[in-house]
Amino acid sequence: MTMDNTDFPFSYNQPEQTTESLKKAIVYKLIFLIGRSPQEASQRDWLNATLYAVRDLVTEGWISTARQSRDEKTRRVYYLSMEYLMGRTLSNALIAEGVYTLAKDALAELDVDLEEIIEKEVDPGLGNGGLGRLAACFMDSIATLAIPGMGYGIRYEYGMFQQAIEDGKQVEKPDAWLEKGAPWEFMRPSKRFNIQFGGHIYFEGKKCVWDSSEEITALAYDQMIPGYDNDSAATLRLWSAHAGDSFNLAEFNRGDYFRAIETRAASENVSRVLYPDDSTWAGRELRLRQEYFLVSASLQDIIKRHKRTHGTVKNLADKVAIHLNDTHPALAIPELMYILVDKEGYDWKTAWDMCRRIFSYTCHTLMSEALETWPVEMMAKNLPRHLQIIFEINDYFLEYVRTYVTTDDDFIRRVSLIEEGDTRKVRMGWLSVVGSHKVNGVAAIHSELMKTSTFADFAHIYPERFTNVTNGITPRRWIAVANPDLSALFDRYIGTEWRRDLSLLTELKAHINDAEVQQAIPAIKRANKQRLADYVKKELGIELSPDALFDVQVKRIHEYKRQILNVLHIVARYNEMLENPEKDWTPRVFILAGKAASAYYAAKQTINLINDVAKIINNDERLQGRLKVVFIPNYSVSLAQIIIPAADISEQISLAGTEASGTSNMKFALNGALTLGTLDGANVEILENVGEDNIFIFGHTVEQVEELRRNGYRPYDIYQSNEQLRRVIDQITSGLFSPNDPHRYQDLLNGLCYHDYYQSFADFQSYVEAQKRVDEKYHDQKAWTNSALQNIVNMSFFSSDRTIEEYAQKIWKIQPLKLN
Ligand code: 26V
Repeated sequence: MTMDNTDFPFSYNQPEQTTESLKKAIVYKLIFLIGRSPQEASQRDWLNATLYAVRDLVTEGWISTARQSRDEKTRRVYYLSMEYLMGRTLSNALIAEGVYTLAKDALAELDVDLEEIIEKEVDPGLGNGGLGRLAACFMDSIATLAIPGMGYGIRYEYGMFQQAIEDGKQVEKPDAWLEKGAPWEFMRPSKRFNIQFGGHIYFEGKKCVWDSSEEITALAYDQMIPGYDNDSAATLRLWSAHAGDSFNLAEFNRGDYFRAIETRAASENVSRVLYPDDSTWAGRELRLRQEYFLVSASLQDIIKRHKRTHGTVKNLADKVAIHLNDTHPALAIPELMYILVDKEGYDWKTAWDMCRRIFSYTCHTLMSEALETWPVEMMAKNLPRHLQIIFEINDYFLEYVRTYVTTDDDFIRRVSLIEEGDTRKVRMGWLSVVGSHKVNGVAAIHSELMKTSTFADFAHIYPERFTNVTNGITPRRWIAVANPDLSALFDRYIGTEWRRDLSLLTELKAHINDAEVQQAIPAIKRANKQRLADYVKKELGIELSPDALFDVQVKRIHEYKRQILNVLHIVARYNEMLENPEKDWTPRVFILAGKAASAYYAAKQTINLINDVAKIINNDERLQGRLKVVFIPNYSVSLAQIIIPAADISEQISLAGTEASGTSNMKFALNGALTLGTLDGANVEILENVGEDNIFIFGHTVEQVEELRRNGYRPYDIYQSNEQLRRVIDQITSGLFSPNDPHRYQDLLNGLCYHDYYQSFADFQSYVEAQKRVDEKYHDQKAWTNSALQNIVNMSFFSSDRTIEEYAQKIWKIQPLKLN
């Protein structure tokens, strides 16, 4: 890496690293940055010293990439997301920089174990689940492909709550992740913007003026996202709220010192905590303020950067693409109108045309409960000018619809950005579609369903606007970091470039029948299972055999994801095993993990039931250890890295039509697990890629689900006619698994027997049969290994590099940088 410092009288080029130089760098950081001697240093001190040393290796490339993109005046993309689940930094950065072994050796000479300190790093939970982790995979691919662009988000002081299990129940604990220090970030004291709230608007002639009543400062913290082996890095800029510098002067002057300090603290609430509820939509004012905080800070920054490079905003739409990760940052649309019209003096039509060339939007869910709408009144109170702009956008849009599409009042009412009713609401999904030039779903089936359900009217108005970009995952974190043994196997057969180009996996196809590969695949899996078993033993005291089949479902707990269907089958299997104890049962371990939103009663009940069932089964000696159930607390990115490579079966059992894509399904398959899944989300595309002999598909299709709903679905009839299911339900009802509180699951069971909105009963029989097919296949270890291999070698399509290339070409119109 060379840094071109032609206009500066000093040039700094990092020398090639050796064990010795890295050792020196780490000790230097320890002493001079952390202030500890090697003799006194704790594991955390060593970790931080190593992080600082490795951060230095990334920095030059980061600065020079930013500079190159500025010099070349390239078109750039800005990714706006309320959530990022980046995972731990150290091992990923060591691999990206190609110094993992060097660092391991350097630390060993200092008597420090690299793997041990890696485990000490905090895993920032700045997201809920799939959407946040996808944003992290995207940043990794943006960095690796050298796409000129940047991510913007919020630096929440408290991330996703820590989940503890007490007496079988979920307990939430605050996640004060910053308390341990955040050595990877760069604070940017000079990058600060005022964020306005409240007040009123008035007109000066034609010009609208927003006289706000509150100001908060947004302060930038930058994180480098290292590209894989390309001497380049992308930026993730997270905003933190700080009390404004001047707003409390009046109070100070009045001598009201304490009040002034109090209001300072309150205004910083805006970046205090991540909303940990990804299921239901509650119109909470703080959340609205968070969304605006992200949007306003990011847009001010984007405009400032653009002006610095181009000296004008006239060419903004030629040079800038802004992507909305779901509707959460949709206020960016009226915010850009506010900037262009009120600040820059553009006329409405010009500004609106620019907006629509700039924005694009990804929809991540079809659940109507998760679609954001904001009460007009709340928006009027906090963002009066933006509300007014939204009304204007609506008038403009509805005029277009009336002129070119239809005058049907019902249609107009449906597509209006304002939902009428007792409380009028702004529909953020509609705003996002109207303000973007492209709207995409996250898997083929989901993108189709968007056009026929949620956004059907809009697909009629703007058919060319809707498209699909199937999700992907980064092979760096999900193979290179999480599965070093499998990585080594790949390296031996196809070289190391698969980390950058996952299509090279197809070259492994020629070696599938090599004796060494045939033997290595189960051996690697077994070692990964042992690693997980060790973790479970250490954390939960439960003994697991790596010879058992590991059947895994890890994801947020949601009714639509149907963890309950998994439990029903576990109990049915328990019954069968007790009835036929002499049968040659494949030993099974059922592993579940995931967090429930704190107010989501049914999800919390599900966790309780899993733990109650586990307790009875794990202690039933008649099973001779051939059935185990484990709920692993506090699921996170770092736990996923241990759990996923250890799975034989990947449970992807959502009701068809409900899981937009899923991304863990891809991680599992790439790590050689076989999917047991419904025809939902990206499972459909996984089936297409791996072939039907290498996946276990069960359950109703979207069409069958809809037909059942139309014809009046009666779960109680299934309960009555299916003896096996009836027995399971009756056992739970009788308190078999909760003897001290026999009625504990009454509500859950009533919900299933009389409503079962997600049709678990309807798919039960099919699921049980699919599980039988799993047993049979596992008996034939050779066939199993072959299927595992077919999964691995056919996963190229699911690299997030492919996904980001598609976004760059189809949506953002952005070329990668040709790195100097
Ligand atoms: C909704 C809300 C509502 C307001 C409060 C905070 C909050 C946070 C998240 C959400 C929506 C979650 C949407 C989501 O995570 N969707 C998942 O996106 C994945 C990536 O595209 C996809 O693989 C999953 O199928 C989809 O459920």
